[in-house]
Amino acid sequence: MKRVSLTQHLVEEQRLNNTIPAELRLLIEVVARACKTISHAVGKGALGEVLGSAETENVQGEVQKKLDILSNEILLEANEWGGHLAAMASEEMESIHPIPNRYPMGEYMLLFDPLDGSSNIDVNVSIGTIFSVLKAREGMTTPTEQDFMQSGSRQVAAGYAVYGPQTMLVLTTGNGVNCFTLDREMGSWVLTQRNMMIPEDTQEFAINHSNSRHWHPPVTRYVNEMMAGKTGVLGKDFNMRWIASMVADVHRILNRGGIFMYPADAREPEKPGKLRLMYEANPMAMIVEQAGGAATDGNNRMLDIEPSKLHQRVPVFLGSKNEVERITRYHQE
Ligand code: AHM
Ligand code: MG
Repeated sequence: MKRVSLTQHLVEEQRLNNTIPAELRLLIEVVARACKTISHAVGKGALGEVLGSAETENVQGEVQKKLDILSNEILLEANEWGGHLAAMASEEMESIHPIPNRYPMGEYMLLFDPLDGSSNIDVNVSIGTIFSVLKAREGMTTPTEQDFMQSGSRQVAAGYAVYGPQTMLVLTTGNGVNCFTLDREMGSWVLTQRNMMIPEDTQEFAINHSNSRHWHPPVTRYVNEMMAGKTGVLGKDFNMRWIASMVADVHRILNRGGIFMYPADAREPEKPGKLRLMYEANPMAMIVEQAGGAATDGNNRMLDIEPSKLHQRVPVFLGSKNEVERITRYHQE
């Protein structure tokens, strides 16, 4: 089999479709390199003394793990000096991180969740990095949080790395979804799946069922229908999976279909759901749509939502198209 590296893929993609100018290619390669470093740290675990809590809290009031902080630093350092970025933002930082004055400023803005699935870090279950790339508005000199307030449909690239039995990078630049596997011996990303497509129908769903007593009626109705299986109105049996790492759940869905849900519920109305729009829901929504799936917040297409805050939360329904359309319809009925 002829091996296609990430760089070769990006260069060829630019030649064919003109979607990856040199600066964007540099950005993607730098992020991919940072993910390699994170993968290495994750793989060392206790041997690298990276497990456990850092005993600090992030802006969302969540206790940070040592690996959350380390991964954030790795991404910041890797992306500062290349001249491709104007600013960065992260789940682990309260405010945006403009590129320091000593470096040239580029036209892209990078958002990331450096290590998603924090509750799985210390138990050797798959975790990942999620990232989203926006373009700075023309003439921007000093980036502010306001410059990041763009809908997901304006992302020019999105991706995630999953640190599992294999380390993989899943990437879209708006022209389909491709997957690269890290060759650990060679230290290179090799294209292993082209044009990933999510089946439109599915018999698998992912939701944290322990929250069911707080759910709103459309979610309760939908999950009950799936649980009723063959004897219910849907007329088929469903299987349930919940890894508690969005990257790993989405990766399964990209490969064999399914619906992933993290709904808003009755608990904290001002904080709808758990996941964050800008660096979790939007990049995943772009990937899922590019693979033929759908993503909504229950009512609206995820990528059409106009953000108002960097760390805003959003209900998430994504995956196989027909099921996402069904739960969205239930919200509207
Ligand atoms: P994190 O960014 O703090 O890791 O939280 C996001 C994660 C998702 O990866 C996952 O889908 C969800 O939280 C799991 O939530 P729960 O703990 O309710 O199962
Ligand atoms: Mg996260």
